[in-house]
Amino acid sequence: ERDEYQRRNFPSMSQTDTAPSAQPKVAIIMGSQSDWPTMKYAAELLDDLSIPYEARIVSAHRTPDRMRNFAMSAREKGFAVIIAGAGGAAHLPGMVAAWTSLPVLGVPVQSAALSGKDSLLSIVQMPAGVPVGTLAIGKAGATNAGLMAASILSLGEPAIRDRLDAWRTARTKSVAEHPSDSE
Ligand code: RP5
Repeated sequence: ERDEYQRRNFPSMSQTDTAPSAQPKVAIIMGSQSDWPTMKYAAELLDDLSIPYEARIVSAHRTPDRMRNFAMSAREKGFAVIIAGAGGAAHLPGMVAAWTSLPVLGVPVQSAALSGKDSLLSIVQMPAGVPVGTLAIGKAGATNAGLMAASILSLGEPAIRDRLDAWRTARTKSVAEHPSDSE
């Protein structure tokens, strides 16, 4: 329970710290601690599918060397997918994609000034040649980034494909035929 608390509340604490046997293939990076309340939804989705990940704070403008080192070594470390969330002038996903050819999934974090439209446009408008797979603003984007990462991994891992399919089937079954007053 304590491990779970630490993992959910301190993104610098990776899941590998609590489960050393699993080398994560998914990295969840974010520009700031303030992005974690959004990015944790990607983490929760991966938890639901029993997919290990490592969560880190990597700021493009405040820790540019950390960002470069992370991105340049990500493939060699065994990561297969990078989920990168940032808000405002959200250059983190694009800069990471500049340093690695791993798939980068960008999550625009909702900003105070422009409600995340700034984040979205910063991430989605990559010039041709350096792609970032951009998701929706906020919680939906983070959740779908987790699902997209699972989908990418499922191409080579039948066990993940089975869990992803089961997750989707459960969602389908949870939809009632008729509306109810009880909610
Ligand atoms: C970006 O600036 C982060 O991704 C965050 O969304 C935003 C604000 O950062 P803080 O001022 O909360 O650290 O770098």
